[in-house]
Amino acid sequence: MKITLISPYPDITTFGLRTISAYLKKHGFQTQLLFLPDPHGDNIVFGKDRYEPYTMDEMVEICRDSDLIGITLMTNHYDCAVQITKKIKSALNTPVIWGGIHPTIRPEECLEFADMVCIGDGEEAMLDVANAVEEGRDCTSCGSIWVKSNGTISKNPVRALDGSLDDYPMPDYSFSDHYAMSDGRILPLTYDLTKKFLERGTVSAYLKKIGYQTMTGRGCPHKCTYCINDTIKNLYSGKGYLRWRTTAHVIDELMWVKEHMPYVGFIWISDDAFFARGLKNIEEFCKEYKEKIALPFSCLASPLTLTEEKLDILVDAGLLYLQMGVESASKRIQDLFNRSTMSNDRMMKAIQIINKYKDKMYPPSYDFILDVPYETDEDKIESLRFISEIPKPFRLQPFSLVLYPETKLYNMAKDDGLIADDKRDIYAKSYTMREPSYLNLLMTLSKGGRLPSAMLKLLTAPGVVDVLNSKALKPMFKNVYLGLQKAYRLTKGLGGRQ
Ligand code: B12
Ligand code: SF4
Repeated sequence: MKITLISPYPDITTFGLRTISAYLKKHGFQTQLLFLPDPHGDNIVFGKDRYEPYTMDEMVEICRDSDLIGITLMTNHYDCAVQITKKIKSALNTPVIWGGIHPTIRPEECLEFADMVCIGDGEEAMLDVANAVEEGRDCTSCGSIWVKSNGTISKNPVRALDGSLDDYPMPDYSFSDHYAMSDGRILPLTYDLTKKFLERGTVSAYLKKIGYQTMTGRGCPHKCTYCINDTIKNLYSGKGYLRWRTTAHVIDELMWVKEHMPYVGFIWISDDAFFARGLKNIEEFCKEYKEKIALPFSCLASPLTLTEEKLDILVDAGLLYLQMGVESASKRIQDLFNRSTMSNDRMMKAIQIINKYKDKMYPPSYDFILDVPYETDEDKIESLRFISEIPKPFRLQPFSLVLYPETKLYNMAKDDGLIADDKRDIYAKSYTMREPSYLNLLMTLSKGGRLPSAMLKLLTAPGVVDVLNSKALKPMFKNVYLGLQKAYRLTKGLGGRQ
């Protein structure tokens, strides 16, 4: 019994799919992994095929002897999954199952193409499906799985999250039966090609070291209205959603990485809420980490759970880079985002704590969300004035809001008639597609953290904004913005729309 697992994600980490692969192998199944990074990257093109025909032909050859094919997808990769599935269905008679965040929130839509979808966590569910396919049973009794047959859909409830994350082996980095698309061709994903892919990771490029991305837990205690986490938490009625792997389990994985991937120069911890671990737990983790791993690492923080005690221990253990969501400094938008507990005072306090470690860490990144439909210019100006108060050095990551389906904010905007076409306005929207305007231009100019605070204060002063952000000058700033964007993309060797 052979199972092929396919990922269209932009990098080749795909923690969830690799964990499923390792779990299936642990239970005696043969797996192969196929990474098909969306060739359009952030330049999403609406309703068009993403892959070249010859790439699809090569994919079919690799899948030919498979008994089951699984595909992972986020919302932006919907077109990729559709193209891959259509091609497989036209050439092979193999059942196809979709899993990941998009099938979890929109299972019915996904069943227009896939035979089955997995809702939520997939290790146990996929094992059940693999057993059923091997034994020639149908999958209608597999927990968390929805199956389409003869035009009807059987819907199984989601399994409870009552197991331990330590039950799952480390992600599958076996380098055998792994393939990846590179320049349109599907090649064996060797040790060296893996290295090349990891070099391209965003944080790897910033830190100029090759990062190994992992997750030490799943879930997040917060409930931001633009984020899918709240919806997923409700799927499980809130039970068991925030979970951690034990220190020993994480350290075992990282020791393997140190031994088998010696080029790895830092560990990129991608947990949504690493700082939500308790102080004692962080102390225990850092002690082991320092002793056995001793590589620099990065993680994400939230202003609510970051404390000086935690940060101090983490920096001592090698924390080199931190990313924190500020999102907006307008009280009105913080309320809209359900982040009113993360007030400006609270956020500035967290930023000041981080700034104390400026000599030991890379400049931190603060995320902001732009292009929010309910936001006024005054709200945007509040964020810019807040930025002018942030102590240097820092970087900004301004993201254009994508109203991912089934989030609270999506439902609100949909009810208010602000989303005309989900596929065009959401599936095909990238967070890099910021609206060209004077105020967004100031955000872009602030990205590197080098714009003098006094200058930003001046450019957001009432009289100045009234003129520069006036209707009459809007077309001019639109052109300046687009020109700068084009120049940036040319210098970076990137084509297409941003
Ligand atoms: C790491 C990460 C990334 C990595 C890439 C993924 C990777 N390297 O693995 C990077 C940084 C590249 C990335 C990029 C993006 N990401 Co991202 N990312 C994440 C993050 C933080 C963790 C993903 C992860 O590994 N989770 C842990 C594993 C265990 O969970 P999982 O992947 O969901 O897999 C489980 C189940 O879903 C299921 N499953 C998954 N696949 C399959 C397949 C089969 C066959 C089956 C049966 C089951 C199954 O089983 C798995 C194991 O239990 C999540 C947030 C989160 N907490 O999940 C966001 C998240 C997935 N990302 C998101 C988004 C929006 C993006 C971007 C599109 C935009 C952005 N702002 O970042 C970009 C993509 C840009 C592009 N050019 O395409 C959203 C997706 C929302 C949506 N509706 O699609 C999330 C949920 C963040 C959020 N809270 O909103 N991301
Ligand atoms: S803190 Fe981040 S991961 Fe957690 S709910 Fe908010 S946006 Fe989502």
